[in-house]
Amino acid sequence: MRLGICYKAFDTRKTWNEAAAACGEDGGTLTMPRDTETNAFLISLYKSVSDSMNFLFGLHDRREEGLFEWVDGSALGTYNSWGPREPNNAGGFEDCVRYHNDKWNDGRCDYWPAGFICHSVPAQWEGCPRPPLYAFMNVAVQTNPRSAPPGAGWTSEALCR
Ligand SMILES: [Ca+2]
Ligand SMILES: [Ca+2]
Repeated sequence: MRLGICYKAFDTRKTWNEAAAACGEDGGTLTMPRDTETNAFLISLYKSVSDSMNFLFGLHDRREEGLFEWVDGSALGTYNSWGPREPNNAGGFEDCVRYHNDKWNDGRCDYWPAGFICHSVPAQWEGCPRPPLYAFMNVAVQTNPRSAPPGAGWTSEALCR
């Protein structure tokens, strides 16, 4: 858990749509690294799972080419961690973003399956005072918060000690 959000990196290779569905089944969404700290945390998280795979996350420009948005519908904003010459929309088909060599790279949504990272907002705030959750998160509150607690194996990083 980091900033009240639970994260999990999966080393099962999936397309972006399959990965998004898998996160949903687990009560979460593809994760949204909106700042340097979260981005660094996610990199260390997936490296603990695999050092060689790419990992998909919840950023895409499928609605409008070149206009990247998060899976919750919000705009990319000012923070990013694109690799050199990315996003390049190679071949005109790259709309789904992944970690590649620890940097962001737009890749094809339907090909090039990869690992993926989900996050889930726990229904209960455990061990901390309970302000509105969004105050602790750099991620917009899901419009339809899932009530299912994250299952076993979710990585935690304590915010309140
Ligand atoms: Ca694109
Ligand atoms: Ca690319």
